[in-house]
Amino acid sequence: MTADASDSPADLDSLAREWRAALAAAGDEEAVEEWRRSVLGRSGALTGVLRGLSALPADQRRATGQAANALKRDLEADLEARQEELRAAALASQLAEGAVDVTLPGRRRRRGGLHPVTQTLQEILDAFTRMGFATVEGPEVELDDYNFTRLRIPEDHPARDMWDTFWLDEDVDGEQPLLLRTHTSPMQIRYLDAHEPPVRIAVPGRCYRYEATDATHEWMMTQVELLAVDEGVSLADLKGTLLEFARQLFGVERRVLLRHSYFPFVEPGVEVAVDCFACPGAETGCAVCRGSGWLEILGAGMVHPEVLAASGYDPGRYTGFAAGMGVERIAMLRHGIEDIRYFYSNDLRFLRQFQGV
Ligand code: YSA
Repeated sequence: MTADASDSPADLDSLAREWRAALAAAGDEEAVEEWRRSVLGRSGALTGVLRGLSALPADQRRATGQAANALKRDLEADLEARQEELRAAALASQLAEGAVDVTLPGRRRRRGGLHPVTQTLQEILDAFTRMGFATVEGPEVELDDYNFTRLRIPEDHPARDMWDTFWLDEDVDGEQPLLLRTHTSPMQIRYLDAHEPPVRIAVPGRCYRYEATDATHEWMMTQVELLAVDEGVSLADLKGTLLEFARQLFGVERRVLLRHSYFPFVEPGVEVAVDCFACPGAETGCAVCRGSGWLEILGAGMVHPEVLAASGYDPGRYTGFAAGMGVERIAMLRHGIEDIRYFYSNDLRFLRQFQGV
């Protein structure tokens, strides 16, 4: 495609044929742009012809000039037409690609479902709502004070070992250590500090423990805290509430055990266990009950008078009960799931079994 001003109008005709063929062969936007640069661009072949006109003898200048200018106009029009052609072809192919074949069978959309732990949590909260407890939530990143100290577990107290803790590097005002709450009990303090009696709340939420996992222990789990404070609240109220809850969740047939336990923030302390579903009795090799025949689902007790007093309640006038239950354990018992680790291993074959339950 070389050309210069000494080309005669006849030479230009033959070059024009070459250029038009090249334009017609340019199959996409990029090739067309390349053609424009090489023919009509600042250093393009035809531009070179026009630039060199002044060097021609006067008798050739006029005819070559007219022919070259006319050719430039024509080629510009050809260029525009080719660009339009390519745009239309691209649009047509896009439309063809996106065309819907209405005769094809429809693709079934898979319905999602609530996670089994969420389903169980909702059932637990429904049961407590029916018994008059309001649902409130609290932070997962907690202060040492609320998670431990105000619950009568001071620094260096051996009871802290019951709750292996994820500590955070950040601190607040350079003083108070922050942690991932190990239980929902800190919400007892937050709520008591901010409210007057009577109190009747259920607090659902995630808790974290730095401990090895096994069939009944996860490093992240869900608890529901229960707190009732008023004049005249007794251990009988706690027992009645927990037994009613167990009846609603597990039915009247299921055996439920209430036994003594220890937590620094209650006096007395109890725990509740439900009979093992995974072995017929107390089988020594059972990973669910470890041969005890029972799976513990919650800790509870009468709120310690010192806990009440520290929040400004008169312990001579007010008493209360509290409980903290493991939602995953309750879901295991309800559905006969033998390993807690299934819940968060993201295996859809496991999770889909709970759709529509
Ligand atoms: C006790 C007295 C009260 O007045 C109020 C609450 C409590 C419970 C106390 N805050 C607590 O966390 N006790 S606990 O360590 O025994 O946990 C309570 C329940 O959470 C357990 O019974 C169990 O069901 C569940 N749980 C505990 N650690 C777990 C777990 N579930 C799964 N994985 C773990 N690692």
